[in-house]
Amino acid sequence: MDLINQSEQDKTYMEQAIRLARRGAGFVNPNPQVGAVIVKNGRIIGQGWHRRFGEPHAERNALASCTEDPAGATLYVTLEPCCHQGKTPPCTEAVIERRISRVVIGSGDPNPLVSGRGIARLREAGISVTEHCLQKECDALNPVFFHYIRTGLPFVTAKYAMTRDGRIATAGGSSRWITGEAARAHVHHSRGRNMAIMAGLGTVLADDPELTCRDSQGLSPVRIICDTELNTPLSSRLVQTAAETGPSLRQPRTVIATAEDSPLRTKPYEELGVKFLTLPRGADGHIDLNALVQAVGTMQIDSILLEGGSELNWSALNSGIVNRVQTYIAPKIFGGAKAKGPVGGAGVDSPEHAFMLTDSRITRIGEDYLIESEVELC
Ligand code: AOF
Ligand code: ZN
Repeated sequence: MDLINQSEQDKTYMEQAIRLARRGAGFVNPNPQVGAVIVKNGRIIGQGWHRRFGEPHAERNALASCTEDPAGATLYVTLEPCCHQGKTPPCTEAVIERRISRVVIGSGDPNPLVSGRGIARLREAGISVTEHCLQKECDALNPVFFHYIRTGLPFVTAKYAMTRDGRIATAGGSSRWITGEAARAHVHHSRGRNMAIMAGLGTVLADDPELTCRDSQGLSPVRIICDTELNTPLSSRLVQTAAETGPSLRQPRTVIATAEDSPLRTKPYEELGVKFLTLPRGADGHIDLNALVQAVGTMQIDSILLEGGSELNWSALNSGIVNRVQTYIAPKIFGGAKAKGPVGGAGVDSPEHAFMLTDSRITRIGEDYLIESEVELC
């Protein structure tokens, strides 16, 4: 078979591995989405994906599903196989034992425990390795994992819904609803893809939200409230539902990030199941958001959907913790000089100091539009 045909075939099987990898979305964090396909004599004889955090990796699931001996077969895998003993034994050893003769890989694994060593181990065992097959598409499966494994910090997505004239509420403060049913369902879907949702005290006081995920795809996120002085009402839904348990519910359910450290004040919340992150104050007097993301990273939380409030959105952007912005835009105009925009605070002093957004994608959802962009690093 000539090389061009071979690489076209490689792409076709890798596309299938990518489709399989996506099935893990919302269940595997803080680990990556990974898919694998095993091909022998031009036929798929096994396939698998990483299904849930802590469970076997994609490669082992694919090997276990083989309908015939995989000796001499080609393994297509979206991420470099691991070569370390983690919660599961190294995949490279399973690939070698089952006498796979060729491995085609999409993304390299930036995990310092792997990072090229998986590929080296396979080659050392005499396996032919092809790298970078549909790498862009494979990389797109795991922006969150790549960010988290490199920095130890959660990937933060700031999400807001606004009118065509840039208002997130009317002048009187009412915001239900800005976008339509379909866009709101999309938000629930996004929540299930993130390990945590974060909102400010203002949102808790205004809406008493439950910040749950109606979408059954994905585990319910941890809910983080930024509340410097600890004024979240004990009667709020986020506090009252903090002790809930269930197979799709993450623990802890509710975390309050605060500068208040008096046990006398925190105890009544803790008795209801709330966990605390006690943090220093930043220059603006509110909790230090850089300290917050570091603490959240050490809780093995790889992603936060920030459902702001305009002050918190500003603080988050200004502290440099936001990686992505998701803007839902409704075909409505509210007007009103006092009606809030999505990002408050002091704002930048000149257009040259604007936060710049790149790689924008636009999707129509019902009557609304969603624009997603990455925040350019300063
Ligand atoms: C996964 N699923 O399909 C692959 C992964 O603690 P462990 O044993 O689950 O190992 C996690 C690491 O293994 C992960 O950070 C990544 O580097 C590597 N590959 N992980 O969860 C998979 N192939
Ligand atoms: Zn592995």
